[in-house]
Amino acid sequence: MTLAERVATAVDAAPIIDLHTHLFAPQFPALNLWGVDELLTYHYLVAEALRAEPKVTPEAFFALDKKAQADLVWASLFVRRSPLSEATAGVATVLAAFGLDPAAPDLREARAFFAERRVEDHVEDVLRLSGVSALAMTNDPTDPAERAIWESGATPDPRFYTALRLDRLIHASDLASELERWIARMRPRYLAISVNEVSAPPRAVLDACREHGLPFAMMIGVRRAVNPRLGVAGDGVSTVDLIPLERLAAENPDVRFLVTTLARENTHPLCVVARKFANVLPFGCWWFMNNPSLIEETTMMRLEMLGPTFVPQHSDARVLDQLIYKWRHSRRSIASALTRRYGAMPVPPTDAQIERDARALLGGIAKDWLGA
Ligand code: RAT
Ligand code: ZN
Repeated sequence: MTLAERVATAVDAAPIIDLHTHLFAPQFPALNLWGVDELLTYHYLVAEALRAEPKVTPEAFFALDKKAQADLVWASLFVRRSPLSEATAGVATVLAAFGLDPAAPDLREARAFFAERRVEDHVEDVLRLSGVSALAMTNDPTDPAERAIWESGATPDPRFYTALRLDRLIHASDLASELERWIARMRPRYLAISVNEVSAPPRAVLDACREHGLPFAMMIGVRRAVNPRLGVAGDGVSTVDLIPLERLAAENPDVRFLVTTLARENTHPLCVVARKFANVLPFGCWWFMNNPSLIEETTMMRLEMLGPTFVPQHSDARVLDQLIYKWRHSRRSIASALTRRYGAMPVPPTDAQIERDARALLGGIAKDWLGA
């Protein structure tokens, strides 16, 4: 076997802990999204379809029901054009993985396939096909639908870790007690927030992290609603000053920070911050960075600057089936970056070394940080 084949084999076999998704355990039935109509109405594809069809206004698109939206996206991005973008290529990968035709003229066959699946079997099959052993949800108790499920006493499948999202909860008037309440109820693996600029979080957040030994995840560089007509598809990006992150890490050496940045230009400064502060863990290629070429470039950079002490990827999946493509595609990019770095070593690595590194990068480091 060539070095590239040995690395690909190890990366494919390594169990994944997916540090950030928007998926829900089957115990949250109304929130657990799967199937072809959900895949095609993913907001990444909505943005692409509305760009390709300028005559369809966002208002007209969102007035359609989900099936009609999915039909429109299919016709626009898969029938009249080739699925060359990463989000469209991903749908093609998923359909092919289930033996469905990614070049079908319509969605009839795919809809019939998903209609016959039992959700319990589907969850098992998707986790197996994607090689994911555990994944973190995004849990927001300010969302009325989610809150109602928690209050009804549901406990999620243990492979679905909870992560308490603070984007909205952070504005609670009694934040400290809201945090205590939801940490007790959800038992999260970490607290998380997405931000435009970095600033110190409220004291109550850092206190809760210290008290419960939980990492604080910061997802940095999103500019919400730059085109509000597109709904969740309307967010943008900006490059961000990371000096406040250095300060935060320096002033709170007893808090661990999971950090991902949205702008490509922030990848390098984040590596430098992480070299200075062992309590900062760069993770994933977030959203607009979740493209094969950028994952390979980012993983190379992180390997060169940090060695195997980071988490190369998370899926950000919103639809269960997306785990299959997000991880198949990411594994290829990660394997390719690793192969290039091994190729720079004067003595080729053994299979045991490759396996050790692949297991650490795909799941081991996340597991240590989440105390799993
Ligand atoms: O990648 C996405 O789906 C985005 O819409 C966001 O959810 C982002 O990942 C986030 O967690 O805020
Ligand atoms: Zn996300």
